[in-house]
Amino acid sequence: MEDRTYTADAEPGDTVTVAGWAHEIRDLGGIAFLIVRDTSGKIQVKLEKDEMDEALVETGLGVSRESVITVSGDVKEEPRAPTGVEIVPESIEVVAEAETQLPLDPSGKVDAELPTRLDNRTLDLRRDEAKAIFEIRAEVLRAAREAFRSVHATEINTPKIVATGTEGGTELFPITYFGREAFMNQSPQLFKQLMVGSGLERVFEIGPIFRAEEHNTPRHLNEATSIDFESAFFDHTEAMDVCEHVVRSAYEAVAENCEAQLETLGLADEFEVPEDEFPRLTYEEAIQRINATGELDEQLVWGDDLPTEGERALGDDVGSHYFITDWPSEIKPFYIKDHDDDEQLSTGFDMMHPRMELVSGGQREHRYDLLIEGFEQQGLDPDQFEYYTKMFKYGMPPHAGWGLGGERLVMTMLDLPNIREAVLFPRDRQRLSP
Ligand code: ATP
Ligand code: AMO
Repeated sequence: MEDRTYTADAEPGDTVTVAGWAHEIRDLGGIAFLIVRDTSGKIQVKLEKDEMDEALVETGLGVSRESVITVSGDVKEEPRAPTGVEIVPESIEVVAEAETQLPLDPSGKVDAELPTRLDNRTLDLRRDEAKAIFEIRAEVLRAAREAFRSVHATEINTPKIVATGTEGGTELFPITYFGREAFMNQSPQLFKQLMVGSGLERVFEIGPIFRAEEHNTPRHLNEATSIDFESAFFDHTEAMDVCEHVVRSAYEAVAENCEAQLETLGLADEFEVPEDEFPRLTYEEAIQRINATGELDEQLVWGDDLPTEGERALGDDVGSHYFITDWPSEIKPFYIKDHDDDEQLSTGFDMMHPRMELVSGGQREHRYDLLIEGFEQQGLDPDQFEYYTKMFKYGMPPHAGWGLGGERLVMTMLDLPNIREAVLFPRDRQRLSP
């Protein structure tokens, strides 16, 4: 359709062919309006019953809502039209007719429940609000790539079918791989680490992770998009600096390039780019502050994981993105390095939005013997990870990195009530198709 004009580009005086969907038909008696919608916006097509060719008016009036149509004609200035212009049609062609019973109303006049919307994403994304979320998501990923580029990280793609898990044994999806047991990967963790010892040194990946989370919550998915970073010769503080840079860059890009989408979502006035440095609290400070809020029934003690209500109480208290550093070694994974002067204390960190955790990361254990010890302490058989551990015998530099949940970033940025709003086709306990 090379001679197609986007509705937003139709200027008075032009003769155009627009292609799109019949958004609405308003029949006022002597005059009727057909609103055509395409990805750029909408335009009014005027149908004057007594003035225009009868067959043309009949075609225009007979179009069912959401049918695909093309309209050719002259563009005229018309102050009463929603966009100030309208098309006086020469021809209207119905390209693909839509059934009159639609599973949801793309004009948004009738609200649909989330499951109905997810079952009918094609129609759902004809709505400006749903479309805006995914345009912003694309901008977030574009900006993240750009931010990684600015720190000279190379984009990599690692396998999603793997022989071993890394992020705890219970959350793996098993699959059959030519008669052998295999799993869907929970994290590119081990592969990205292998690449810091390669000639690439600093890498990032944006790709799917698979977690057999048992619980159905508004912030967990069984297939999520992980934004991962790893760099040779970085410690955990330098990794945190890059994390902050990537997250801030994503906010800046959305503020700069997605004004219309923010407007559509009603966020134009309240959207804020985090200006200040993200505060860095130690785990010890974090549990003290949570305890001081009095929000928990039981006081937290050293070694406890932070419960969701605790995270929320602390988030309210801090009121911005922040890091929690210096976690107890025992509650961080085997690949996280301990502090040199205190082996109870890890270099692991989390980056939090006031509503939830967005990132985990840390400096990694790069010394072969200590790495093997870590596997054993966590009850993992190092022999199964030989493909990984053996590279630590051939010159593995000190390194650090992190993983950021892409959907959680979008969800918190846009204050979406449910993480499923930020994925086209979410996978959860109930949902395997579409
Ligand atoms: P006109 O002579 O300007 O075409 P009209 O008053 O004879 O208009 P009606 O059929 O009575 O036409 O119009 C119904 C309603 O539609 C009126 O409220 C009118 O203001 C509005 N209207 C008419 N033409 C347009 C247009 N091109 N765009 C938007 N609204 C219009
Ligand atoms: P972690 O397991 O904390 O760390 O995951 C990192 C981030 O990924 C997101 N995330 C999820 N988002 C939605 N649904 C899920 N089920 C889900 N699971 C995780 C979260 C979380 O903060 N290998 C480490 C990272 C590292 O150290 O580099 C890891 O995977 O936003």
